[in-house]
Amino acid sequence: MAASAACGQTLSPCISTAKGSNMLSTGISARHSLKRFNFSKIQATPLQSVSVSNANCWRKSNTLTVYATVRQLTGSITKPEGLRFVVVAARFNDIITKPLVEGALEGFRRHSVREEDIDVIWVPGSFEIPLVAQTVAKSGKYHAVICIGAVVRGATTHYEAVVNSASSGVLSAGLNSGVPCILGVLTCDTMEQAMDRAGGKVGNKGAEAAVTAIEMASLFQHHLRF
Ligand code: INI
Repeated sequence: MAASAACGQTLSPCISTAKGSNMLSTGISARHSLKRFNFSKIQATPLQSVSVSNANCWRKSNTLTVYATVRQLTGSITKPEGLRFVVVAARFNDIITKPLVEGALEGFRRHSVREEDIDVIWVPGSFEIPLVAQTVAKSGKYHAVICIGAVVRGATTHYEAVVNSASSGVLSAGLNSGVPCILGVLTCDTMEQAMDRAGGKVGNKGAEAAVTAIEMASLFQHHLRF
């Protein structure tokens, strides 16, 4: 996920000037009303544009109509206090999964998650991830689970089986537990592609998974407790 891709960009025009009374029509009222949306770092200007300066921006388009009475909820990646995380990682292809886990830990560190709020659990392969993910998710100890693995097509004949089991299993773990379970399982045709995504030229998917986990944990902790 390229959550930070649009950071610092200006989305303009972002405030609709439509005539409905519940819609924002000036930059000044937009600034006032945006506070209600928890978009703490979104600033409206009198020119009716919105500058998005953090990694939480979720939409990049020419128009973003903001309705004054609609609450828009998003998780924060800047306030991880009180949130606990667990990484469930596969040892299979650990030349890939170790740097992914390191990327995840570095991602947590950069977003001020304390080391003592993170556990790492190793399992044999990606196929084993879902059961462990669901078990820890249901334990009530964690606000999000990151699942890390590397399935490489060239290395196995049961690639499809492992990929499908891992991805649908991680989804089920989240749905069954109500705790965000983040899919950080690489599915690649070659080891080279996997390495590119484990700290190589395409970045580190483990680090991206950590940021996703923080946002989802925050969303659930602060907005979705019904
Ligand atoms: N597990 C992986 O995580 N990645 C793979 O590429 C892989 N291959 O190639 O087979 C793999 N297989 C092991 C599998 O995840 C289980 O551990 C095994 O089937 C035992 O249940």
